[in-house]
Amino acid sequence: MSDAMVATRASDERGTAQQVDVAVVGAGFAGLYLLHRLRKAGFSAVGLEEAGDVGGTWYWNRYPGARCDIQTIDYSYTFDPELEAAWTWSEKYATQPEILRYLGFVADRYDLRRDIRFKTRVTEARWDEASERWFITTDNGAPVSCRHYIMATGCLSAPKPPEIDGVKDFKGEVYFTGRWPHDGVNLAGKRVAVIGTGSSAIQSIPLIAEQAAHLTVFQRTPNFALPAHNGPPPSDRMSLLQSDRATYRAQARQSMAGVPYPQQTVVSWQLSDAERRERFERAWAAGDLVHILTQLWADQAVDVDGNKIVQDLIREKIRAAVKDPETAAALTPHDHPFGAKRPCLDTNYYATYNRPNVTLVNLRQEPIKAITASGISTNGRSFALDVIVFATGFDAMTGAIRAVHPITGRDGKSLSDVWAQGPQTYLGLTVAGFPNFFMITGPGSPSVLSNMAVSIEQHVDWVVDRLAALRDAGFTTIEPTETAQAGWGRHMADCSMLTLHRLANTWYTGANVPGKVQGLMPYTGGVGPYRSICDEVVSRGMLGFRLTGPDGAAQCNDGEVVRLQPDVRLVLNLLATLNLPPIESMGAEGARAFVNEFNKGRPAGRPIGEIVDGTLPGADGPLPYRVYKPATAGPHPVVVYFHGGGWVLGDEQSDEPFCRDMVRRTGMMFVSVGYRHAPEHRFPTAAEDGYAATRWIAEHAAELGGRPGPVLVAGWSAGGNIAAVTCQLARDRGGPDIAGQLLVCPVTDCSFDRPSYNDNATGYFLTRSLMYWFWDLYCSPADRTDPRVSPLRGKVENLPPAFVVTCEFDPLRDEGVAYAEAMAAAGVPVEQLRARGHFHSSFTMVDVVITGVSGRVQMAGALRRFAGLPPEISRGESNQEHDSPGRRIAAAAS
Ligand code: N01
Repeated sequence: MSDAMVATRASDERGTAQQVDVAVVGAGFAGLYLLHRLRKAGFSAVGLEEAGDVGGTWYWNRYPGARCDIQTIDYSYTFDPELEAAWTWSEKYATQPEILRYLGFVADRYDLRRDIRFKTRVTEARWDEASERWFITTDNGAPVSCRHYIMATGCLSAPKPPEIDGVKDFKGEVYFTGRWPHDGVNLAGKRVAVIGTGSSAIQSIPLIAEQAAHLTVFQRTPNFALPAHNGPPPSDRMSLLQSDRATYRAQARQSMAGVPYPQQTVVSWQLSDAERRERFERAWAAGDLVHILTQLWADQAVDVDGNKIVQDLIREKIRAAVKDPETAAALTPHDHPFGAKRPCLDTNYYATYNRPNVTLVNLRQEPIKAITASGISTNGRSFALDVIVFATGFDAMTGAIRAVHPITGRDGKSLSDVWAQGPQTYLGLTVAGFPNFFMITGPGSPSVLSNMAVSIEQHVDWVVDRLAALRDAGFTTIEPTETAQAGWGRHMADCSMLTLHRLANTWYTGANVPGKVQGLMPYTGGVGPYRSICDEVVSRGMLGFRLTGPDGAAQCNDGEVVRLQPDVRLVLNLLATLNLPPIESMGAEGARAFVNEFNKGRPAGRPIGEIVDGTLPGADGPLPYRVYKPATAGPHPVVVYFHGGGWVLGDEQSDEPFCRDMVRRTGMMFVSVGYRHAPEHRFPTAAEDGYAATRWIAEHAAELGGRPGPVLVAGWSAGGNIAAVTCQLARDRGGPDIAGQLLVCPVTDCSFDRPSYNDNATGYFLTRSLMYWFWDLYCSPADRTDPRVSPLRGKVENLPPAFVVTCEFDPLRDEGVAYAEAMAAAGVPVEQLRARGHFHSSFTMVDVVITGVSGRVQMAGALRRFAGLPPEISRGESNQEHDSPGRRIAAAAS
């Protein structure tokens, strides 16, 4: 189109278009609250809604049994205490009609319908650069010209089309749960098929079975379902809410899932079987998804072993509920961790299969061949039917957004093209190249992994507050930068490693829609952390956004909002709130007492084969050691380990979680050495103790239960320094033979002027000033260039192969890299792991920094290679019971 034509078209549109500040698409939970907030903030707004009334998902999903499955007291607006007081829910899980009534009540109370154009579908949206406005065309009435365009279209509002051949040939009735007729459907006496066993099916199947002459359920993948135990709102939750509503709501906003439950700290293996069963039975009886997904044990959602325990307990329940063992087996999920696919809440779901008029067809064994005029045929049977119900789900998260096509942003780019390889967003709220465009609970936000009511309010508040601030500052456009968006993508990917969602093929990942690009779409870092990130973007001057206004006014504070790994961020934030005095201010004794106390509150680590304490003869007297042995039959290769603590703190037990974890991952024996500490024993005591201990351990490997022959050395921080020094001394003093060295964030040099010392001087637990203190206590300035404390200054030729780990946010990062590079330049085989987003303690905080797992997997692989073992630990070595889908998931997750 020529420029002149564009200009003519634009002016035509301006002439006929409805002019508003903001257009909002959708009149569900999000759209209604947006209209209310926008109006209060003084913006003119129009709501565009395809449906005939308000309600969003609750307008369309009218199938039998449709209810919410977050307790309704939590699944409500909280922005107005008077609204909360004015409405009382009748049930723990309200039905679809009641929720729809509630949304109608809200629309009336705030007089919202007057700004909504119903039965109006948005067909196209186009950014006009010259006027800095969006032009929106609809299938009903005037187009809209608006400064800001907000999609509040919901995450589950574009039903999947039937993907099975022959639907058009079927002579009976066809229904979709997501587009259920308003007048209901009479299923009495009919032969009904339900295709799908997701939440919609699991809610509707028991009620359909009660009406139909016969119900045949076509199941592709079984799901975990839990009894809802519906009834009145439970008194315990009600009294929590009523006793202090403001605190209850505030806690919900800061929680991980948007419902106020405490964070569990006890991990599964710290509990006995009886304790785990007791917790599980309590959760089962509670009939609450958030409870059972978060309250059993801390590792249930992040660790395959912790998760498998829950899976097995639920499988027992399914076997107990379903009489026919074959049907029970078919209904039992084995292909995904519990919670990785959206679990369901049910009322009599499993028991429904005991009814004589219900048949389950396992599509994994007999796939559907076609839908015919009279029913459904599988590759084994034909089912004559009167009604087919598709409960086959949605093109989730992106479907409703992409249904408006095209959404054309800057430079004529369409959102569909920009998202061709999957959704790219900043905060799940905005997209680079699409100024003044927002999504409520879009891909990249916690959305469907949270209580939607809480997430919607947070998004709406954030967006409307930003629009008001923008207006007040005189800016007219807001758009995220590519840097910020790419950074968010990385942070999303980092978060996805925290939970097990990535291990299931689900609508969370797009796997349910043929041809859809796959990747985890919701943000898995949690509601509270996400909220704090959105707030941080604002407090750091709209970090990652470009704002522009008249006369060339512009502001762009570019950057990535989260560069730390998500769990590292949480740990550092938590430490910051503790407001601890600097360790170096405590004195050596005080610091040791503090570290001991700190370590007491930390789980020691998973069980391993055996732990044996002993002493070895050092140069000036006995040195304690602790042996960590694998559970498998030895003898195993021996790793001599040196703990961290700046040559001042710690002991042979203080890195116990790390040692246990590495023993499990390597199948090797670790001997952790209690070398002597400064200031009582200054340089070179720690180095000489380390070397002497290594020599003794190598000579006594067999007595210790290890494999005779070359040993390996490993160490973290100052322990990494001792390990590195030991390798140099062993080379120069005629042994022992060392097959490899693992140096984790090692101290390698006495220089403090490398960039990492300044970049990470404070804020990452190990500070520059703490390092100064360690050096001062251990080593006089005159001695510091001695290779026994600064191995980088020594000869680095002919050393054992090395695996060197450095962390981005560690003062010691650059000296670790320098040592690795110096060794490599000298011909030593060196592998490096430069851990992005990690801090000095990331890899030793085993059960806290989950994102450290992949690094420890690499470390273990390196140690095994150095020892001449295959890099992967075999099943026999790790005591894994049997091959099963669960085990295969475990292998994928580790
Ligand atoms: O959809 P789903 P849903 N041939 O995608 C199967 C929310 N929700 O509408 O797993 C045969 O979960 C598919 O099989 P598979 C809630 O978040 C909430 O039930 O892909 N089968 C699956 O079994 C929920 O998670 C409530 O192998 C096919 C089913 O259809 C989300 O909405 C109530 C198929 C689809 O399950 C979606 O739930 C309802 C095919 N071609 C929904 N295609 C509340 O309680 C798909 N399937 C608040």
